[in-house]
Amino acid sequence: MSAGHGDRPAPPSGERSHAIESVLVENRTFDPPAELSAHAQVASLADYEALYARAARDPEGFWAEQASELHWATPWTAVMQGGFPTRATDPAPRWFVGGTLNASVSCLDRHAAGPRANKAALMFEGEPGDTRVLTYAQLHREVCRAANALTGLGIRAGDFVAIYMPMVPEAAIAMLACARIGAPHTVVFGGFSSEALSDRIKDCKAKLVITADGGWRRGQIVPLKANVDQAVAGSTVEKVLVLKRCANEVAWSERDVWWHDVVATASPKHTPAAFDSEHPLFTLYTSGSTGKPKGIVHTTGGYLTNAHYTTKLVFDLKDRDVFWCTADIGWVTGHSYVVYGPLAAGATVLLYEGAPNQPGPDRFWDIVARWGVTILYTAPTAIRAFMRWGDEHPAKHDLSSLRLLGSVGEPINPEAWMWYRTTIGGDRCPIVDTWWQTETGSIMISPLPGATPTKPGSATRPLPGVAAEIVHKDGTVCGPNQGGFLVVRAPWPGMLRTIAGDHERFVATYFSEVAGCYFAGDGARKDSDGYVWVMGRVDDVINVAGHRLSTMEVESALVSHPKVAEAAVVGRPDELKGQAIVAFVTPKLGVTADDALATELRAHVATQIGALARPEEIRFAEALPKTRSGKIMRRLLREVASGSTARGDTTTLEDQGVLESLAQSFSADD
Ligand code: 7RM
Repeated sequence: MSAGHGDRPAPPSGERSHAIESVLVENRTFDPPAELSAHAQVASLADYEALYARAARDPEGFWAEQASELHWATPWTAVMQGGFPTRATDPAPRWFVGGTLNASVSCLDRHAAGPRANKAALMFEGEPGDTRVLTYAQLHREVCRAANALTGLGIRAGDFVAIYMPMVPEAAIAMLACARIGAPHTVVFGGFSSEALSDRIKDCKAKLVITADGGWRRGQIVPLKANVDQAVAGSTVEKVLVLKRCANEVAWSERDVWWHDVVATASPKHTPAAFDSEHPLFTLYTSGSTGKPKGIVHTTGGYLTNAHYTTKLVFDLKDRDVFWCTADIGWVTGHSYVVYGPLAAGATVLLYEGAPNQPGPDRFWDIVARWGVTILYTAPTAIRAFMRWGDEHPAKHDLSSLRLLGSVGEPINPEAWMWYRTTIGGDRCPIVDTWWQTETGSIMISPLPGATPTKPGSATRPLPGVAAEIVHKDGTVCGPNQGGFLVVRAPWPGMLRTIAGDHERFVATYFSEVAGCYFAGDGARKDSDGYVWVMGRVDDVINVAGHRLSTMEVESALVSHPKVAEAAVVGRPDELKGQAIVAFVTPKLGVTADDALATELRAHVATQIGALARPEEIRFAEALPKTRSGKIMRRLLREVASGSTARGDTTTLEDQGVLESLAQSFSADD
């Protein structure tokens, strides 16, 4: 760091172009506030560096220390076994080998048995305005009831349970109840369609689905139960457990069971079994560069150690905090920072069911003020929407309870970062821009709020214990500001262990691109201060409003339509969503390519995957540009989709030039 400049006065605004302004903002640094550093767990850059060096010198000792903050039934005999796989049959590294634990005990029992028993664990607000608070003692009892009910429904350790729920306390209760009986869960985002749900249920062979009659979204009821009814037909599912949330009309069959009939009546006492540290905790599906989402498998001991460690460190968690991570539990961010991390750390978690602009664009700020939220963790796409909606909405509310802000899901452009800091954080709260992935399980690169001076748009430096580096294809480290692949050079406890049902794909996807490294799929550079600037994906994954989608997934959905001959999908920079989906479609002979067809195809994709995958734009083409070997030239299409003017205007960090060249060295696709 070229010595903390502290807060320099804002550059005078003038005729300067957006691009220049952006560079000036990127070069500013913001020191941690002294009051925060004074009580922080890591209180200076020197302390961070010492901790990083310590972890690098003795990773096993360092991670053992973090793991010992959980409740273990049997201690481990080896901290780590194995290393990154090199051959298709090599297993992933194993952590805390021989140790046994129950994740729900670390999240609940130990708090319910101590001074946090009557501390709020979950504070819930539904979209219609209904509220509920559950203390650790109460949440513990509810999870015990649910665990007993699941056992009563025939679920045993190792059976898969799909969860398709709105953001209500029962969603967290369902996850923790599964963890308690050793039944791995697979949470499917409520915005996914019944087809997408069905694929995931089939892939993991779920025995039970936990859902609700509906969930509230922008004043409407999302018909969750109806989607489940379609999805379970012809599947392995034996029972469907249904929470009454919206009291909407639902179809009922023999396999359906009401939550209030079996959970509310079950015993609140449950003696938990301990599971092997490597016992799977959950599988979460995420998009890769093929048409089929990957089931990312996480284990109990390693994942929970990592989630707990990062929650405490990155958010500098204190017992008085009210922690609000706005992610849905259907995404990994909801797993790690709504449920497992903060509850393992004994935090008070806020849970909000609905949309950020229901009933008005100030809903989030109203919630922050009424509940006294101290830590807010959200996504750049939401921040950009708030910016667009106008400063008058946050201005209506007292946001002085906030002490720390977080960002996750995609690169945050410096303008949005500055707005977040000033308008939401009152120029008082540090921002932690956290880089990580479904595969990494928890945060990997992030500032520590009491220690790391921040630069708008940079995720700054890797956390202690994380050997993240920017390298060339041959594994050599890139020089300052040289674009390269973002890799991790040593195992960490929370890393994924496999792709469900396809270990070969696991090894090929993550460990074959750069020898000896986990390759994340992102391009990045490090500046001369060693700060990481993530530039975006170099594979065929697009990031729409912080949600991962593969171009091939959307293409498969399009070509499944009877009027489509061929389709190619690319992302183009979008001011609000980061990237927007543009589809190039060749209709079948004799089909008229008109607006009606475009509308039909957009709706078709929403039915096949979910509204989040609906293309922003459909362009009809008689033929798609291809290489001589027949591969679609996506690079060309990306250029066409972005248009030459749009590129100059983009305020995202994505450096198209570097990304394109990385993408070429990544695959010979184009
Ligand atoms: C947590 C999550 C992972 C992809 C990842 C990146 C992008 C996430 C940041 C980011 C720049 C960040 N899991 N990404 N966080 N890019 N800065 N702080 O989002 O599996 O759904 O997505 O998201 O491309 O590879 S995820």
